[in-house]
Amino acid sequence: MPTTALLRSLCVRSRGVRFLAIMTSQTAHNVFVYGTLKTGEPNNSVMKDSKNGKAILIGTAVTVKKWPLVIASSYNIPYLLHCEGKGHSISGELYSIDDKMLATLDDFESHPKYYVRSEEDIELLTSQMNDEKTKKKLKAWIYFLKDYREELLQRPYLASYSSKGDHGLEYVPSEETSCTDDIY
Ligand code: PCA
Repeated sequence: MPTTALLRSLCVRSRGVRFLAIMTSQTAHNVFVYGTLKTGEPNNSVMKDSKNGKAILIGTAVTVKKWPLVIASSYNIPYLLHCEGKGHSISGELYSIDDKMLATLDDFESHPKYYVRSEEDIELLTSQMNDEKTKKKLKAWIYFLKDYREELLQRPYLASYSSKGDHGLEYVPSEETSCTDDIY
């Protein structure tokens, strides 16, 4: 969903007019991240690297619907399974990103071959924008696993992911996307 107005007000406040000119020249997209892309998690550097495009953290958010969030594969990858109503409302972060970052994330998550990006309702909990007019309920892109083995639904469901959480299944970074081979 385009959020150019949202970006505009944020950019003026946080980065100045020059940055605003760059950002508003293209479409902005909302993306909700729940796994390794979150702040403090192993792949957050992808969001932060300006070579990948631009990403502005809007705030913390939760999914409106319940979804099963599990950890699986020998690389301990977090997966949000596209099975509406099972599991929990999921905690994550909302970012406003540009076209280039969206293309980067699609490539990183191997959308649509592996994760599939789907637009869903999310609720913003805390906003960096400190703006009364910021909408609390929004649509945002989320990367789901849609084509998964039924056994994945037998795993414990998380409400909030952290690689170093109590589950003891710390994420194993991989060099290449071959990390996904063993879950189908
Ligand atoms: N990265 C994406 C999907 C799962 C993952 O580890 C995310 O953080 O939302």
